[in-house]
Amino acid sequence: MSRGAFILLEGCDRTGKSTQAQMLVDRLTQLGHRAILWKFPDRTTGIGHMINGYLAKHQDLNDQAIHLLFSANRWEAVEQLANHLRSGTHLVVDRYAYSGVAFSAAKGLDLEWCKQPDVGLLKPDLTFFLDMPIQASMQRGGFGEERYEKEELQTRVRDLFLKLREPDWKVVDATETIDQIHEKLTKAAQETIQTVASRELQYGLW
Ligand code: NYM
Ligand code: MG
Repeated sequence: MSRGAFILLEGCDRTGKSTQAQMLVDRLTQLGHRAILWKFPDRTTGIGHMINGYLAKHQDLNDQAIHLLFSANRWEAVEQLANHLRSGTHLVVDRYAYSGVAFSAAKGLDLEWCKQPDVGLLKPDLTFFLDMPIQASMQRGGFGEERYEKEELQTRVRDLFLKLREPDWKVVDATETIDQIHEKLTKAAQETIQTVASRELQYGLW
């Protein structure tokens, strides 16, 4: 049986990741695949509730502690993710460990320290980085309500994403129209689905 593909969307806040992730799941489903959306942070778990409290500014935590909670929120999902992929279901994942490192390092934590807790996680098969100037994303609705949604921090986050970028990432111009971006993502996702079908799951982030 062919395994599912792990497709990741990364980027700063308000770059359209969630919209595109949902559209990609819907499209793959229409095309006859089994595909599900997975969002990090997953705010529905016990750890996720703590993360949500922190992001909504209801609770303060030091930078190291919240960093480890974000990572734990991925580790608590890893068996479920692997089971979906093994059973042939594609995962469209909205943020992952790259967000984890970029946001924490943007606050001043050491980059190498930030990478350590996610070492050994499942590796994405395809990563899209939705990129646009921070000034443009700041003008999109809903910005500024949660922690981290500030221009200066987002600018540092973007620089860190670019530093973390792996050679096989697909950098997507997030200022293009929703449909243009969707077509690009769909095409690349279909190619990856084919190439990974008979491959073993990839552990060993980074
Ligand atoms: N975020 C997300 C982190 O700081 N570390 C992480 O590991 C992850 C997955 O949470 N501003 C930050 C980035 C976002 C915030 O994410 C909430 P979203 O996708 O807006 O719900
Ligand atoms: Mg957000």
